[in-house]
Amino acid sequence: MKSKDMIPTVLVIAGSDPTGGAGIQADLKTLTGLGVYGAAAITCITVQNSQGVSRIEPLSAELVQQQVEAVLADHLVTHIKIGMVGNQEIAKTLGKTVQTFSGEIVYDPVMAASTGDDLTATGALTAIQQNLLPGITVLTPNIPELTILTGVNVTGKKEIQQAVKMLFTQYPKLKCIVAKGGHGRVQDGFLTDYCFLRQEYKEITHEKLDSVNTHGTGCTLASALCAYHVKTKSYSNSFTQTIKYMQEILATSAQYAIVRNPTGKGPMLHALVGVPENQPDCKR
Ligand code: PXL
Repeated sequence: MKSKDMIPTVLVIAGSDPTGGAGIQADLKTLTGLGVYGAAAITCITVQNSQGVSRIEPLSAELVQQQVEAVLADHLVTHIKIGMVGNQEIAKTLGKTVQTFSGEIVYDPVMAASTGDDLTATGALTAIQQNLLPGITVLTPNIPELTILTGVNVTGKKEIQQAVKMLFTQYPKLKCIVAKGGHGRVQDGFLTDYCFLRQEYKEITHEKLDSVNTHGTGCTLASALCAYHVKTKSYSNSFTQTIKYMQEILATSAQYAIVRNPTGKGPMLHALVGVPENQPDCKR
């Protein structure tokens, strides 16, 4: 089958969250909700709920690699989205894949769960920096992740710009960095997200919505960015649409009780937002 006659696939490589709010489950729900085909290679099984993460079981690097190769051999994978990597062996193996893949690779550098639990094994960070980041085209860090990745103590816009500049210099394949301002300064109830391209820059200031259902926002945002890029081929447009989507899904989900503990961070309700406005045009 010729590529032009095939549906594009986004291959997600990430960890499993049994509550379905974050990780691979959130990625697939987001892609599906936005009308894009999602495949999934699992890096680790986590045991968690809104009370915390009680266990992380990384799969063997070989098993991760076999899942990735099975999908790449069969589908027209135009975008890879990477989330929780798990350990240094997996990071090194994925490093080889990202070096040879010619499409877009969006990496959400997941370091911690929304409960604050650590999701990155000791030693993985160096392997991520040395093996994975050199192949990535799009990075979606939050402020603490920008600090960890660059060593710059990021507190505001000036340090965000400094950290982004360092990353663009260090990693020539990087085209786009979406710096999420969720952990940053809130002014009169508003916060700012940033999208840096090499020659272009955009920031969007929006209301910080009040909700307990914020589990999986990072995964959802990176997957939405991927889905919109499949459709628009523009990161600047995808960024704008993604922020709009996030505001809508956060506001919609805020109204519902999803987990038993009233103060536990519940997931978002992906099924209530999105819905594809256009059908893919490659029929058999
Ligand atoms: O949102 C970060 C994240 C990514 N991947 C998995 C997770 C989480 C947060 O809990 O569980 C598997």
